[in-house]
Amino acid sequence: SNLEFEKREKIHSKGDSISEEEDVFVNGDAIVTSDKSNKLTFGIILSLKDGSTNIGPIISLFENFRITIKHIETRKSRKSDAHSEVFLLCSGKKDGVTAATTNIQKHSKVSGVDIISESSPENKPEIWFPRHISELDKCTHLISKFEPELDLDHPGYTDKAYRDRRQKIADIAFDYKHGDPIPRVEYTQEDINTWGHVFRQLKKLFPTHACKIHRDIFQVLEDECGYTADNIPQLEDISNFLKRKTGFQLRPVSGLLTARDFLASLAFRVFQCTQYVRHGSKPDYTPEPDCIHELLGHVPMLADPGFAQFSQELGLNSLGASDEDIEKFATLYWFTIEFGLCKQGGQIRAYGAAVLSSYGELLHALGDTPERRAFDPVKTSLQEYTDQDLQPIFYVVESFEDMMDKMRNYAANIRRPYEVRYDPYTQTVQTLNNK
Ligand code: HBI
Ligand code: NLE
Ligand code: FE
Repeated sequence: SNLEFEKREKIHSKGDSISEEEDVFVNGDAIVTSDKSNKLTFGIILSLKDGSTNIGPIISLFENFRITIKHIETRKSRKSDAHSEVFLLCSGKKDGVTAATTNIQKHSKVSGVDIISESSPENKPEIWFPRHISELDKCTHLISKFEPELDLDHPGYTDKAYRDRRQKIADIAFDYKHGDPIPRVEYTQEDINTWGHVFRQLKKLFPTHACKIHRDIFQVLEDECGYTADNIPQLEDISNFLKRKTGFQLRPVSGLLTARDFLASLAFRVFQCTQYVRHGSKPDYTPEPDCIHELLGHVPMLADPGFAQFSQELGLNSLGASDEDIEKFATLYWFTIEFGLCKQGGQIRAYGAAVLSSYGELLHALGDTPERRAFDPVKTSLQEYTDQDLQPIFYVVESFEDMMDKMRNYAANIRRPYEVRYDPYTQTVQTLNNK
């Protein structure tokens, strides 16, 4: 289930390790966790004077005040009176914290103590989120799921060459920074064959199964962007195409991100896009996103101005939202952008990317087996779903205008501490206080 999905998540820490970048400590999603007891969770930065490399005795001072250290990092200091800085993520009772910090301040090797954040049940700090498009470089928390290296059921698990290829492509995403061109991938013949098989199969179904937006833009992609059965388009080229159409751009990602990070990028009209190709042994359905899914499913829809707007608004609504609301927005994303069906000329058509990129799912979705219900955000946002297999339930929208109206109405009723606005000139999110 979806809950299990969140619980099993494991944060990859690549790129988050000790470095001299000034923002290392600020990306404190761990800092917002609050304990159920009366303990505070807080981050603390100790500035240490020249040559104090032995931090053990200083750290042990915390233990005297019954403060638990959950995480520790060190870096060189940029301050003139300090040599290095130690970041500690701690947990302890309020009086203990006060006592410990005054005590540590007096230590001869400590030149400064900053408490940078604290939380408690009654003092919930605001949840960090990116304010500028470049801060998406910090929204890279992966969940390890469907990975060929780790998942015994993955069709690529026993295929070493495939896993090596995926690792290389994953490294592109790990190294990527906002503003970089997306490095091109030289796909193998095997990858191209897989793409070709899916491309041909789906092309046969699109005229009768895909919504009008998808059909129209797919034609443009064939005419102008090298969408053919024997060519896998490069993300950089498609990103440039999308920029011209709707201002959306692609950013390479190595796999599934947390729902929070994934949705946040949409607020900036950035779509996190995988670059590897699914394993050739199961071309007609895969539970994981791959570039076939992104290119055949998402890209045509993101090139439509109305759909781009819908996607961005979902992203904006997710910024700073509570974990419960993130879960609901992720579910709404699932039943619209991934698996949505719509009515068109008295018929039901697919507009969801995961339906449009899977021959198996597309036949299934419009066939007799699944249940189809009317889209209603309050109910749909609570619907459980499987991400391992064909969907038993789909939600149908009357029209895209109706979907947009319903979604705006839903979002307007969510409690949040501020309004968010996107300024496209500066690619910045601005907040207006509601209090
Ligand atoms: N990450 N790369 C990637 N692609 C997705 O489609 C995706 C994701 N993370 C989360 C996620 N989808 C779902 O939770 C959505 O419902 C938000
Ligand atoms: N099941 C889809 C496909 O096979 O193309 C991918 C789903 C990604 C969420
Ligand atoms: Fe997708």
